[in-house]
This record gives sequence, structure tokens and C-alpha cells, in this order.
Amino acid sequence: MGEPADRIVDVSVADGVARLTMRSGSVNALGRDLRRALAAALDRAAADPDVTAVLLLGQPRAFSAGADITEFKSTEPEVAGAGQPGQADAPDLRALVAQVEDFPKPVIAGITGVALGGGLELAMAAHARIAAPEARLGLPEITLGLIPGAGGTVRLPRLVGPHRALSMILTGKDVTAADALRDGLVDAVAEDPGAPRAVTDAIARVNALPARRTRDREDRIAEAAAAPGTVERLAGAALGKAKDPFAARAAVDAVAAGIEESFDRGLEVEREKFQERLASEESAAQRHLFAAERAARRPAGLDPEAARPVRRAGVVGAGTMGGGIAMALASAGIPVTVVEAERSALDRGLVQVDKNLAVSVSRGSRSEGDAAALRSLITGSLDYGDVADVDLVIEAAYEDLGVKQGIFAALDAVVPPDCILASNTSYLSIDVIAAGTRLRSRVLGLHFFSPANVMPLVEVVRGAATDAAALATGVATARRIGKTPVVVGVCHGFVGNRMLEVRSAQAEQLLLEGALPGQVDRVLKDFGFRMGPFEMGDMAGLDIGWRNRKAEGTTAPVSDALCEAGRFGQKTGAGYYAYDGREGREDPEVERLIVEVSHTQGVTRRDLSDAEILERLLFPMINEGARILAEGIAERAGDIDVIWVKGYNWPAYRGGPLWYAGHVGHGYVAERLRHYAEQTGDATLLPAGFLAGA
Ligand code: 3H9
Repeated sequence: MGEPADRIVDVSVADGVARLTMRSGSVNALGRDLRRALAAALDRAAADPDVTAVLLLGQPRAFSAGADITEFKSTEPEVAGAGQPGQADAPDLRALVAQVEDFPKPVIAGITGVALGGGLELAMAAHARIAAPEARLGLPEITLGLIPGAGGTVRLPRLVGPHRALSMILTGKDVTAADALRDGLVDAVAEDPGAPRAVTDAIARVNALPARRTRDREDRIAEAAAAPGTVERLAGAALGKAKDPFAARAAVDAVAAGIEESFDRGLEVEREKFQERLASEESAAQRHLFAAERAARRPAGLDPEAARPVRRAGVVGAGTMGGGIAMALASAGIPVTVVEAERSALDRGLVQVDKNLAVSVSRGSRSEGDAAALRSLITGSLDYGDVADVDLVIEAAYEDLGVKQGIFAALDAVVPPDCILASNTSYLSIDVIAAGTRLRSRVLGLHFFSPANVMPLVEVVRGAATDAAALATGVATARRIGKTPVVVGVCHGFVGNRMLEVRSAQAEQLLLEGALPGQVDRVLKDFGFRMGPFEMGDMAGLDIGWRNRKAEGTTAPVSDALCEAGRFGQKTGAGYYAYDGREGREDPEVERLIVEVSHTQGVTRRDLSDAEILERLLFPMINEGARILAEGIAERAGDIDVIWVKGYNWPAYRGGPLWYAGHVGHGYVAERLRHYAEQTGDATLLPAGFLAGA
């Protein structure tokens, strides 16, 4: 039983044009009801002598967001819009796409909102495409560990050429209507793609074309078809950078077959590879993340209606974080005042903002006009009085409790009672920071990740007194500036850094026991991280941790020894590695130093296997995740996964630490933790939370 067809595809005929308007759910996901209704409406339009052309329309928000992801649950080889048993009356998406392409009368797609995945594949099978100016078009399947499965890998190159097609398919990024027009993905951009004039023009264009089916358009691929290997060469660098190397490889194979062999052979390879990816654990992991990210937007107790409008914002601190946060706010059109204590620090911070913008202009990721508009929204000040009329202030000052308390007290005195106050602290207690303010209820944490203008994660820290308005405003602002907010509770390091600390301690311990930085880093990179812990440490600088440890009276013997030798990381040209510029190489001096520290600590060094290194790095942090869940610091396992994928580059195709634990088996993780606890005598490694009973 599905929704009545006429409710999800509205049909009206005027002046010989049948308008088929999809309105299924919020984003026109192409589930079985919509596919069935669309196929039936097309059949009727084909048979109706009064109909000379068809106009396919969606909703303002979405033409269509693609295949219905919720139909992908099964791991059967033949699933989800790709032809399921028991769905005899609903065509699979490929059949629907073919029905459009082979339709006996011109079909025009009028694209409003998003046309993604199967939605764009449907539009590409139409004989002409008109997009609204704000439309976004893309094939994001790779972000779900998939490849386009309804002809996208063979049709897109025929419209935009192999180079642009590979870039869209391998990054999964969508393009604007203007870019789509420039590249040939759409034929026209019109304020109202359903307007009679736009449609008449599109029909005329179709009738003027010798071959109107996308499958017959060979001109854009002719060159690559004549020179086998071109697709592989064009894909080269992008293949290496793809977030899901397995899906990327599969997509390139399908694109190559569609160009170098034939359209039909391309479809065959695409179908085979799509099914293979759909059944893969890498895709299951990324579909889990898609759902987890959306679930994380609905934390318990969040009332989105309680969010206050943020018309202006303040940032305290013009360091790397403050500047990045200011840029992130300004890029969403929010005017920001950056307050610093010293003129020199303020100037340095604003110069850095200018430099970052200049880099993005030179890389082509931002136009000069955009950069100038963004910059004009950022103002510097040395006076808290200048944030007296803002709706939200984010403090990003030095990580020192006294400093932060002082800033909050000063802010509390000048801002109006409904202004929300946030701290970007990465470790400190929001409750203690809020303690000196009159209105603790308006204080929360907004923990950004460096570089804040780039990294997508924000941990939204709910303090004991944080009220509904502060929480909702924090979450809404993070989303408005394009970040992924995850609500967490108060503890040292919150979710991400608390788990990272556990991993760092293990990494240090592995060096003492016999490993070298190069081996440890390689093991994590083989797992899929972009960087290992020691490369990361060298990039961030080792001296801050060293100073903090000295203040706290704790030690990390290897890292301390490096710092004592003046090796602070990349900035001093030496850390765990030696550097020529940013390129690190292994350094015999580091090995000598590590061996010496092991000796001083009375540890007999031994060979450690890659498998042990991986487990020793990952399982204790997973265990910390289990504690975090048990304490209610994170609401769901999926929240922790989202934090690690978005904030710490955990490979998305491995689903996040807790998903991974489920994948290797909770029983196995628990057993290995017990083993390592016994081996090292470290009782903190004993399984905790849900792992304790596994
Ligand atoms: C594909 O097409 C395969 C084909 O090549 C081949 C097949 C053979 N299905 O994100 P939002 C839900 S693969 C089902 O909160 P926004 C979403 O879960 C697909 N549901 O809003 C949410 O539900 P809830 C390729 C979907 O404005 C609600 O819609 N397509 C789908 O921030 C609102 O979504 C993609 O990967 C879907 N396809 O963003 C596109 N899409 O309210 C995936 C959304 O219960 N979608 N939902 O939590 C997106 O990128 C964003 O959702 C979109 C809207 C940009 C559309």
C-alpha cells in the first residue's frame, strides 16, 4: 500500500504540455510510490493525443534528492530502487530513467531546489533541462559509499565532458545553476523553470537537436573515447584524494566503460559496481553516518523554536581560532566584531584573516567579490563596549580558566540579558566558566575545530544551567554557518578531545614499548586516517602540551624529551620527524632519543605488530567512548561517530569508532582490552560501559 499516485505526482495539461509535479515527502526521494506514480503519469501522457510535450517538475526545495536512502537497508544484492522482488508494479529507477529518455515526446526537466543523485539522473535523461537560479545539482552517491546507479556515470560525461563529470562524481559536490549552464548540464537558467516561455524555448531547442537523447550525444566524449586511458589519467589525482577510495575506483571504471566501450556497456558496469558497493561494509558505514548526522540534530530537550535570531555576533580573541570563527560567521552573512585586548594581537589576527581570504581567492574557492563582502562584515575592536548590541558572543581566548572567567564577567556586564555567551574552550568546564556570570543559563560551549573556517564540526556543550534558548541558538547558528553541531555534556575534553587524549597516551606508550613514530603513523594511515598522531602532533606543535603537563605535574616521557631537545614540531623544523618545509622524514636522532627514554623508564623494547598497534590505538579510545555514553556526555553512539568523522578525520567509510567497534564485534574489542590491560598492567584499559558486559 502506498500513497495515492495523484497526490504524489500532480498532473495538469495546458497548451499541449503535461506538467508532472512530484511532491513526495520533503525532498521527493524517489521511493517506490513516487516511481510508480511517475511511470503511470508518463504512460498516460504518452497515450494522450493532446499532449505534445512533458514538463517534469519538483518542489521549491527539491526537484528530487535522489533514490530513497531508506530503501537501502537490505543487504540483498538486488535492492533499493534497483529492482526489488515484490515491487513488480513499481519500476526500478533505471527503468524509470530509460522511460524518460525513450519517451516519444520531448520531456523537459524544470529543476528547482536540489537535483541530487537519482534526481539528477532522472533530469539528465530528459531531453532538456531548465534550472532555477538557486538550484543545486550533483551526484553525491560517493558520500554514501556508492556510485551513481541510474545512468549517472554514463550520461554526465556526455553532457559536461569526462573531466567535469569525474570531478562531480568523485567529490560528490554539487554545482550551482550557473556552473551547470556553463558546463552544459542544463540548457537554460530561468527564474521560474515552469514558466510557459521557458518551456516553449526548451521544446524548440529539443526539436532543433538532431539527437535529443543524452545517450546519443557523443561530442563531449569523442576525444576521450578515441584515446583509451584518458579517463584513468583525468581521474588520477582525484582518485587519490577521494574520501571513499573503493567507491571512487568503481565510479571511474564505470565512467571509463561508458566512454571507451559503449553507452550500454557503461550501464552494465555501473549496475554491477553499484550493487557491489551497495552491499559493501564501506557503504553501510557511510549510510549509518548520514542517519547519525541527522539524528544528532535532534538531541533530547532541544526546542528549535526557542532559538533567538542572531543578527550580529561578537568573537573574543583574534588568534587562529577566533579569526576562523569570525570568518565562518561572516561567510553566512553575520556581521562580526572581533575583540582583542592588545592592538598588535588584533592587527595580527585581522591580517591573518586577509591572508586566508587571499589564499581562497587564489585557489578559486572564493571569488574576489565574495572575499571582499565577507571581509567587510568583520570589524576589529579593543573595547567590550563594541559588542554591547550583539546577539551571540563566542569567546576564543587563551585556554586558561582565569582568563576565560575574566572575559565572561566582562561580557556579562555589557551585553543585554538575551545575548547568548559561548566559549570555544576545548577542555575546560562550561559550568565553572559560567559561574561568575549573572545569567548562567545563557552560557554554553561552542567548540570549533581548527581551522574553524574549514572544519565542519562544532561540539555544542550544554552546561548544567544552559537554557533552551542558548542551546537552540547554538545549534541553529552552527547549522546556519554550514557546520555539523553535536550536543555534548560537560567533562574534561568533552567527547572528541577526551577520546583523543586516550589515543595520544597509547601512542606515546607504544613508542616506549618498541614502536617508532613512522610505524604508528603508517598504521593509522593504512586504516584510513589522513595523518597519524605524531604527524598531527608535529603540525599542531608539541610545546603547548609540554607546558600544560609541566603545570599539571604530569609527564609524557618521549614528547617531553623531544621538547627538552628543542624539537617542538614543524615550526622548529624538528619534532617526531625532521622537516624540510612541511615534508617530514624519519630522523635517526629521534630513534636514539626514544630508545634512551625506554631505557631510562626500564622498559625492554620489543617488535610490535601493526595489528597490535592498531588495536592499542583504537580500542582504548572506543572504551572511552563507551564510558562517555554511560555517563550521558554523549546521547547516542552515532553522535560520537559523527564527532570523530567530522572533527578528527576518522575515515567515513569506517563509520566512526563505535560503528567500527560493532563491526569488529563488541565481544572481540572487550576481550582484547582485557588482554592489553593485563599485558600493560593498566587497569583503565578494562572494558567499560556497554563493553563491560560484552
Ligand atoms: C542515489 O540516488 C542512488 C542512485 O544513483 C541509484 C539508485 C539505483 N532518501 O538532510 P535534511 C530525508 S543515492 C531518503 O535534514 P537538508 C532526510 O533523511 C541518494 N530520505 O534536510 C531528512 O529526513 P528526517 C543520493 C532523504 O535541507 C529529510 O529528508 N542523494 C533523502 O539539510 C530532510 O533532509 C543524496 O545523497 C533521500 N535521498 O538537506 C542526497 N534525502 O527529517 C541526500 C534526504 O527524517 N540528501 N532525505 O531526518 C541530502 O543531501 C540532503 O538531505 C538535502 C536536504 C540536501 C536533500
